[in-house]
Amino acid sequence: MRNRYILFVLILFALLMDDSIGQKEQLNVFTWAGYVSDDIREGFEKEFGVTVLVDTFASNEDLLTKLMAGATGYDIIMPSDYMVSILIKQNLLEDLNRDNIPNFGNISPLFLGKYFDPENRYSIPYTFGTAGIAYDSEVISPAPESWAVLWDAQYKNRFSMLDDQRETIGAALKLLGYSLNSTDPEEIRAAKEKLIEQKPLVKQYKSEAEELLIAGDVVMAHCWSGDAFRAIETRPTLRYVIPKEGSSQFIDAVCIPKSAPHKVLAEQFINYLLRPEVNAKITAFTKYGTCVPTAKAFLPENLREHKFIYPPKEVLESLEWLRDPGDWTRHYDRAWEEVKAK
Ligand code: N2P
Repeated sequence: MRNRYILFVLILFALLMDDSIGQKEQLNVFTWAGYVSDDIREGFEKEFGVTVLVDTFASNEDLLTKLMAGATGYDIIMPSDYMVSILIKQNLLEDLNRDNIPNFGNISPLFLGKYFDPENRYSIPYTFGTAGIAYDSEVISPAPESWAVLWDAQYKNRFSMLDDQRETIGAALKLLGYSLNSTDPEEIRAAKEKLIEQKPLVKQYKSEAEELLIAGDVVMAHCWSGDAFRAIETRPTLRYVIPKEGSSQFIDAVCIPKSAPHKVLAEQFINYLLRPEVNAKITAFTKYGTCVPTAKAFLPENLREHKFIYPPKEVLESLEWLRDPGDWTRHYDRAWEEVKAK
């Protein structure tokens, strides 16, 4: 009798642990490091009675490779602008059902109808920012003005570059006075040679530069604005500059892959992100700009109009969007492979 009782308890326990019974629905988010905070995740979990799992990628090309390789299971992904165009072309994105996203109306028109998804059928904006150079003002003085500082041999092994083919080739293209979106094979070749020349000086190619800057592993990093901004909170001697030759600006989007197992839940998550008070948490955490104007009321003063988020007009004018280079992608792919293989 006692044995039967134990057996009964064991079976009951096994049933409760079984995935299919009493399991909460799980939303799988695939995004950039430092992009979805615990309070955003937990707020959604509590309210919707689900689990949110966050996995990260280091570049748009990493995301694309995973999706092309048939990764299923992701409900939410956060590609940047030009990658949204590529994913649309590859037929990898789901049409968003706006009926499930009533907060779409909270988005500023400034961030809608962009070239990569003119009707926002597949994407809503998450954040925006720039790429530039973070540097320790106590070590690097005077303040750098040009991308050339990343080729200065005195900083050998003391700086990192983004592990991101379009951004890093882009920095070299800009240094040489070319467009980030060059389709001239000579220009791309010259940028590649520049990066090969630079490689012995580079401590690390890393997209999560914030960690290196905070740890003091580098005194300078090619990085994105929000990551620099976050690092500066811990290390106040750090500064961020957009070199005079110009740089990239981006909008990172929220999309649902065609293969998403929980499409409606994903739309509910998008709708949740677009609530002003939740959207403010995105900026408070990531230090990138908000696309929801009413979110500003929930932001501390210093984040409402900060120059890292809203660069002055003359800097803005020097920025370019990365675009899908179409067939030229393979030239960028090959150049990057060669740099990394050296
Ligand atoms: C955040 C990375 C920003 C993404 N850590 C740049 N598109």
